[in-house]
Amino acid sequence: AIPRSHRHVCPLSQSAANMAEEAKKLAAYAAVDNHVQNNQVVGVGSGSTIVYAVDRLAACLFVFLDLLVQTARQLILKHGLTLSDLDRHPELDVAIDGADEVDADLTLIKGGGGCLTQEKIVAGCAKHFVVIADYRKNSKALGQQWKKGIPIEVIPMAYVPVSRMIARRFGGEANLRMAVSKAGPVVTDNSNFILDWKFEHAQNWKEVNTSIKMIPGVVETGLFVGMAERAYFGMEDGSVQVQD
Ligand code: ABF
Repeated sequence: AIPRSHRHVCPLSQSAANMAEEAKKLAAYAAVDNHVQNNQVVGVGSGSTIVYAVDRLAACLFVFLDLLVQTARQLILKHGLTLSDLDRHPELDVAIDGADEVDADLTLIKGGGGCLTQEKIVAGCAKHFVVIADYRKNSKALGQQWKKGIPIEVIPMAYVPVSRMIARRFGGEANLRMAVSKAGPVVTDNSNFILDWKFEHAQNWKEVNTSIKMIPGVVETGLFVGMAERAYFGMEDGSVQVQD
């Protein structure tokens, strides 16, 4: 159950942006309070929502953290928490992370920030994987909320053939993600490129994920199928919605 103290209502005068930030915080605090215990090894990912989870962890001063993603690493250090890695802690008690979209089956699109491979590794090493997000990420079916497509990390030399194969086999188009400056492609933490696959219709995501991963040159997909056991959504009215 969500602690009563997390059920406060946002003032009506708040802007939509502030409302979303408050919703992220509500979700993050609820996840930490309900899933993290003293001296556990906790994996965290990247994004803006996870910042609130790290804040909550720091306030409680009771966990060791284990993560790979650079932005989260800096946060951990800033908060004076113990930083570890998968060499020392290959099994995590819990992983907490944001998402770009969460459907009714807890299938996720992740990787809008480009960190999908490391985030999937961390989630896969955790006994429990919990998602935190604001109300805008809550979706009945993938693609209804997140319009940028499913990120797919690829070995740079393979991005053209992989893009063509995905379009031919599954429809839609898979475009190389460019840096905001347009100076060149986005390069991931693993020195790879990202294709954003704009699919045309709902599919069997488990099968699609497996099939795409079999294409030579694909490193990982931003489809997280059957990994999350619970999602916490901070809502516009100040409540927290839990989805199992
Ligand atoms: C990470 O951060 C990514 O997988 C996802 O793309 C993004 C979500 O960002 P935010 O928390 O800012 O919405 O979790």
